[in-house]
Amino acid sequence: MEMLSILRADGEYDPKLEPDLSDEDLVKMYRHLILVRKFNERGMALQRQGRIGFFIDSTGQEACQIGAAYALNSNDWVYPTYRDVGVCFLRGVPMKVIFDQLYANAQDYMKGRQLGVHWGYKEKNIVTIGSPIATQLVHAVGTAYAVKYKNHRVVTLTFFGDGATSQGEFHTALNFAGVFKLPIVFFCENNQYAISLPVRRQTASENIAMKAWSYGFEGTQVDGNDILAVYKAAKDTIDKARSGGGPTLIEGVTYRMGGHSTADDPSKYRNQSEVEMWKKRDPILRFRLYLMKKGLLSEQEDRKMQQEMENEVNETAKEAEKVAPPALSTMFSDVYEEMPWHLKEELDDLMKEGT
Ligand SMILES: Cc1ncc(C[n+]2csc(CCOP(=O)(O)OP(=O)(O)O)c2C)c(N)n1
Repeated sequence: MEMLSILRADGEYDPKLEPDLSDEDLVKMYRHLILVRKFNERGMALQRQGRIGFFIDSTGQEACQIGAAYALNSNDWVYPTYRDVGVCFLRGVPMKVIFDQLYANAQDYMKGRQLGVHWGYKEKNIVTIGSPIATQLVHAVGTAYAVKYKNHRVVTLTFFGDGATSQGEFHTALNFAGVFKLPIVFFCENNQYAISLPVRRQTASENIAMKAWSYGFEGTQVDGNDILAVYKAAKDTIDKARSGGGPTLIEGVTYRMGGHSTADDPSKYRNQSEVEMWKKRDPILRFRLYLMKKGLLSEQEDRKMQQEMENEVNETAKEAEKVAPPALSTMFSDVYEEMPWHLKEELDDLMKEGT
C-alpha cells in the first residue's frame, strides 16, 4: 500500500496532487494549526501549575484534526477523541466553552461532571467524547445508519487511535458499516503509541488501513503530518460517502510528540532519538514552508498570527479561571425530576456542614 503524501518535510510538494483549496482556505488551515498548538502549550502549563486537574496534549497531530475536519460540511456529524480539540475550534465551538470544561467551573455546561478534555458541542454536531476507548465507533455507526435510513446526505466522521483498533468495537463498527454501506469515514490517528504500547505490538498487520479490506471497503494510508494529503484523503472519501459509495478507513501516520496525558512519563518507554526524528517531520513547520514558498505567508505575518493565537488562548483561559466552581448543591440536580426525601436530607446535611 502506498502512503499518500503531497507535502514533504522540507515544504516541497507535488503540484499535480495539490487539493483544490483557495488561498484563504490554506491560510485558515494554518491559523487553526497554530491555534491548536498554542492551546496545547497553555493546557499543559495550566495543569503543571495546578490550575486545572488534567490535560491531554495533541502536539504533532494537528494536521490530522484540521485536515480531516476541513473536508466536512457543517451539518455532518463528528465523533472525535480527546486529542481532537482542533475539530471543535474549526467547527466554531467557542474557546471559552472548552476552557470552562477544563476548569470544571459553574459555566461548564457539563457542570464539572465530565473528566477534563472530554468535551462535546451539540450545536455543531460534535458528540461528547467517551473515555472507554473505541466506544465512539459504534455510536458513530449508529448515527450513520440513522442518516442513511432518513435519506439525509450527511456524513459521519469518527476519529480514534491505533490502540482503539484492538477493541471489539472496532470490528463491530467496521463490519456493520461495510454490510450496510454506511456514509461514514473512520479516521485512525496512528500516533505510534497507545499510552506505552508501540503500534508494532498492537497489531501483526502490516498497517492499519488494510484492515478495511476484510470488511469489504477501501482503506487508505496518508502521511498524517501532511495537511494537504490528509485533507485530500478526507475530502475524496467524505464525498464518496455522501454520494452513496459507502465507508472508508483512513490511517493517518503521525506521532504523539508529548506524553499520553499529564499523568504519563514517555521517557520510560521511548527514546529521545525517536522524538527528535519526528520533530523534523512537524506538520506545522512543513505547512509554514509551503505557504511561504507560495507567497501566502511572510515571517512577519507568521509572528503576528502566532502572537494573536497565543493571546486569544491566554485571555480565554484567564476568563474561565475567574468563574467560580459549580455550587455544591448542583451535585444533587438532574438525577430525579423531583428530588426524593433521602437526597433532600443529604443535601440539607451538606449545606449545614458548609463547604
Ligand atoms: C476500554 C478502555 N481500556 C483502557 C482504557 C485506558 N486508556 C485510556 S487511553 C488509552 C490508550 C489509547 O490509545 P490509542 O487508541 O492509540 O489513542 P491515543 O491515546 O494514542 O490517541 C488507554 C488504554 C480506556 N480508556 N478504555
